[in-house]
Amino acid sequence: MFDVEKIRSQFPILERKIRGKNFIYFDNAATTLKPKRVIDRVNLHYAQESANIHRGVHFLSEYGTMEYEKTRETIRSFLNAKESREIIFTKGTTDSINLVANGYASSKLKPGDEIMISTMEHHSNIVPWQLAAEKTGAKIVEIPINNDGDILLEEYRKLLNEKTKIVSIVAISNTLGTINPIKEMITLAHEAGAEVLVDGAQAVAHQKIDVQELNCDYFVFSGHKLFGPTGIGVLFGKEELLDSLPPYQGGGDMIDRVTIQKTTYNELPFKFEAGTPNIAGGIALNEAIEFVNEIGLDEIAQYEQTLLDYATSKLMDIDGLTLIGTAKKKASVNSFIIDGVHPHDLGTLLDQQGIAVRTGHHCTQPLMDFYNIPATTRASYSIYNTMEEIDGLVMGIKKAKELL
Ligand code: C6P
Repeated sequence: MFDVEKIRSQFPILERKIRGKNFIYFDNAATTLKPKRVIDRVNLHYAQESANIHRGVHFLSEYGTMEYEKTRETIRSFLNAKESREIIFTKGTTDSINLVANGYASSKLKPGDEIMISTMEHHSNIVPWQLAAEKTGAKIVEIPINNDGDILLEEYRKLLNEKTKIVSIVAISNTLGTINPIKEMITLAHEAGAEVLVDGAQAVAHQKIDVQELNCDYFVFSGHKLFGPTGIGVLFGKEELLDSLPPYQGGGDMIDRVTIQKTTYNELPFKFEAGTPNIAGGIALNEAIEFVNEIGLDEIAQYEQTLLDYATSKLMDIDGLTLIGTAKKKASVNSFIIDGVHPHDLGTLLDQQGIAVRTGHHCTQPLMDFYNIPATTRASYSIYNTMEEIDGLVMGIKKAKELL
């Protein structure tokens, strides 16, 4: 039974006031709030367990290694990957995509090859591929969308060809909330001989992911959008593909044997994990995933859908408001513009009422160009949000409109 009050009570930050008002947090697509058990786990590590991992024989080093590796196994199970060595710890989604794009640039792409990304990608899933294209002479090909923010599947099918080497596609758009048909897109890409990276930054906290069922080649996400700490993220890759990529960064932990002239590399996953990692973040990510597992992703998705439906109908009643992103399948994001109101001014006035939303291009400038707008206001909902808070947002918008 989904109990929003019980969930709220686990987030200490929800008790605080912002500018003297009850805090209403609708910036969950930027980062989620952290439950107390995650915060406590970070504290416990630094207070009682501080040590480096993978390199000590002393008690705390071995204990830290065990806890960190426990998270890797939890992630394996969370994504239903075959092997825990297919789970690489990174700094986050951006770092994970750069790792793969860099590997493709140095070992897999040649002039004339094609990299496919969609109009709705986050800059993190555009710029690393542009850098790879510049280095290799490969070309970026855009998968088009329609006005609702749905991928044009038939166009996508036509664009795929023997030159397509990789399709890098967002599972859920951070700006539009569109839930993309990634399974179908992966099957089509594989039929054309291309590999697929799924940007799961917005997906992991909202829908069950099974990388074997999806048959994706890579899947990436950030811990901080899943109620976990910042600075820790994940790259899942099929073992044979990760094996075929060169190391991303050089340093400690990723080596087998080093001489002054030559190095042989460690096995997976350590080959891609140079240097001391975010140990506390990695350990605490386990708490975050257990927190999500205990609530259940199906219950989460169902509750968020209720929030989204309620918010969408309330927002559509506001005069002059246009929703940006009206795809048939949507996650809990409402982006909108209002006639005569600049999103930045609206965001500032909402902030004065204790309501946090994001305004701007949301790191999706090509998408803003597509809609021919400079920015939107974005409200993104999570498990601790309530209908009353949505009423508060709607009232806040109406009040702001009167002032502007
Ligand atoms: N989107 C947002 O407010 P990092 O910064 O590496 O944790 O995640 C980057 C990223 C990649 N892909 C998608 C779909 C994303 O939504 C994000 C982060 C935040 O929408 C911050 S810009």
